[in-house]
Amino acid sequence: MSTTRTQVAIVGAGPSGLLLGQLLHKAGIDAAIVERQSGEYVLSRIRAGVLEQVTMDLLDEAGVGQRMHQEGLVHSGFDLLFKSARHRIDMDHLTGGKKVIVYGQTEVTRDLMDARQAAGLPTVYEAAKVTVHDFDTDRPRVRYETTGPNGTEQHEIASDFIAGCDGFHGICRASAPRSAIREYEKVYPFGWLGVLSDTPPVHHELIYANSTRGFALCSQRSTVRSRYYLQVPLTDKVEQWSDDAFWQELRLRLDPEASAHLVTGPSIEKSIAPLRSFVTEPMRFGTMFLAGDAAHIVPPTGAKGLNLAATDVKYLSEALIEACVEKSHAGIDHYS
Ligand code: RFL
Repeated sequence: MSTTRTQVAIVGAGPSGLLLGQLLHKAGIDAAIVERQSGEYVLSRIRAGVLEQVTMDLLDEAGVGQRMHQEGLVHSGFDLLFKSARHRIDMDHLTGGKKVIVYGQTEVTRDLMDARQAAGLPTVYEAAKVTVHDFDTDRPRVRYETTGPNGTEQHEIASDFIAGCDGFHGICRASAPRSAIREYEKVYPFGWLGVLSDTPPVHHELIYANSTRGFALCSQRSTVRSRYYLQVPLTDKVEQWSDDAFWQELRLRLDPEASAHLVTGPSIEKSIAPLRSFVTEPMRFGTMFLAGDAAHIVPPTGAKGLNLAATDVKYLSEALIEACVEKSHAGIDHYS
């Protein structure tokens, strides 16, 4: 078994893990990331697209905000639609100047990956059988396997801290003792059918639509790529929804003006996500910390998940920097 040593071993190279790695690197702290999927697979996941101010600020602080500012679409409000009338919520005015930016999670991930590669920082992709050990001590370890020319190779990372950034289905939360963890969950009785299409968005900002036929959301990724969602029964299968059926149903849930302006085209991605809210506490188990979807998930309807993950990373990075540099545990003691 090969053993390496680092200050923070990060499990998961999604946005939480990569952003944490970048912020720690900026502070001169050594971190290694272990990810079970390939980099291409991570980049192929179509997910969040609306970044709130906290996420924008953090990406700037991490030194990876340049492309986001060049290519992202700044929105200062959104529309709520009910009873066929649209009502604009002027976020900019109501919050004293805060905005959101439409910039895909894939792009955020790519920017963070590029920055990590440019700095020569280690990320192990396609790591198998990742396990966490001894996080009840001050010498926690992460073990994993890779496949090399001579077959399976075993590795161990010895660290001061483990950051569990491995998403809802990860192993970090699952490795915490059951008696030390409390979980709160609500599973919603409907699904969220999403379509991505290379068509111009129906409106320059987002429309959240309440309709007697079910909820709908008109979102976007760019001026030429749209993301639309429909609330559907959990029993629906994605194969049941042809592109035509999707567009027809979406039109019926919008107001006449939006319905008339809707530009349709072939879907480039179509999926049904079950909707669930889940929170776990605490987010610390000895020297292991959870961040992002590993600790909590919200339905994508609110466009909040990535922004909550970024907020975790903000506090966790500050706490770990304080612990590693100033040898003060005040931040990590308050993180959870
Ligand atoms: P991720 O993105 O799930 O990344 C976790 C990473 O950990 C890896 N992993 C492991 N690695 C090593 N060993 C193991 N045993 C491992 N197990 C797992 C995984 O392969 C993965 O690479 O969690 P992270 O980094 O915390 O990021 C959270 C966000 O991805 C998530 O909150 C958002 O995507 C949620 N979300 C949205 N959030 C928004 O803020 N705005 C949106 O508009 C929005 N839309 C969405 C969404 C999520 C969706 N999903 C998941 C259904 C739309 C959708 C459709």
